[in-house]
Amino acid sequence: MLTRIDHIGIACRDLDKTVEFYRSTYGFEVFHSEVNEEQGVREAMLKINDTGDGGASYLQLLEPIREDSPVGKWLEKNGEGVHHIAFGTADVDADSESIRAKGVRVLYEQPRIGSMGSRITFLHPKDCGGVLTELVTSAEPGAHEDH
Ligand code: MC0
Repeated sequence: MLTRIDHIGIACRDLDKTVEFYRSTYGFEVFHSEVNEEQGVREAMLKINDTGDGGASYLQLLEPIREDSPVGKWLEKNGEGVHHIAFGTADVDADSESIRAKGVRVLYEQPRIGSMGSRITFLHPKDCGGVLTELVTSAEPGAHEDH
């Protein structure tokens, strides 16, 4: 069951500059940052609020580390802006299977590793009204504590 907005992914060309915009304009601080080589991004997670199911909601700022990565290709075509939305679930495996059974393309056979040790998969934007949609199961509390 999808229980929250886990994050909104925002594509940017300059991560440090974008972090500074969100800090100086809204007062949001970086909760966590990392490079995800597989996904081809350098990212910063800004925590907006905790949620009742033990998870949280974030803004995820994404700078491509390769031009041919999904975010790099998307930036080239669309410029900076909202890249994807992500729903939180306690069971990404079960939810991706039930969504796949409804005819929506799930991009990964098995969930991969996302931000802060989470397990993630994506739904094809062409099957979701033009919205790239991610499903996320957070790591167990305490499994990732480098912030
Ligand atoms: C591409 N398309 C999008 C889109 N990206 N539509 C809406 N939102 C997006 N973000 C559209 C293109 O405009 C194009 O439409 C069509 O999909 C094919 O896109 P393409 O770039 O030409 O080619 P593909 O097929 O190679 O790539 C699209 C696909 C890819 C969605 C499969 O971007 C992908 O695998 N995305 C999932 C992984 C990802 O995005 N990772 C970065 C975030 P037209 O009409 O021109 O045909 S990593 C992340 O978020 C992690 C770290 C985390 O949360 O923890």
